[in-house]
Amino acid sequence: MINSQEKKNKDDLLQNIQNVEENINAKIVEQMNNLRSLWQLGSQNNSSWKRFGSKLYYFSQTSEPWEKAREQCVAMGATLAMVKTDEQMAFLANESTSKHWLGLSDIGTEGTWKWLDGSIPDKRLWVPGEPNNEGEEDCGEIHGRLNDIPCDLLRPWVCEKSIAI
Ligand SMILES: [Ca+2]
Ligand SMILES: [Ca+2]
Repeated sequence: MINSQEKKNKDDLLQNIQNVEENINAKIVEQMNNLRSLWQLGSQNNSSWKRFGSKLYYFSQTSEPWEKAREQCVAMGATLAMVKTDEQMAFLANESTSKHWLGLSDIGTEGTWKWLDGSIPDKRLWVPGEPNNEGEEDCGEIHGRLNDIPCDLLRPWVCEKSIAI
């Protein structure tokens, strides 16, 4: 009688252990899947958007004329990048291994350069001697610092968007 009760207790205990093991295994699989999703999301973000300060920057892999590049940024819920500080300029110059379009033009009035938000670029941010409008240059690129070039040239571009908090 005692033996059979002991056996039943032992069987119940084994069953409990097995249930706990199965629960743990299920939780581990669930957490591994969560980690995999987070890692995939993280690597996607890292490959396309780079954070600097309160902004995210996207460096395109393809080249377009300025207007098309501007539209591409808008389509991503962003804008062609605007450089307001020396720190932003240093970051973008370092990250953009080739010349990239920025959200800068004098399309509205020849010689009056504006960022897409209507603000005037800091004079110190231009490459010395630029903007020179040599052969009608109305769009701005980053080439170490700011330079004006014809808007129909093909360039990769930089989009920016503010980090949503
Ligand atoms: Ca011009
Ligand atoms: Ca120029």
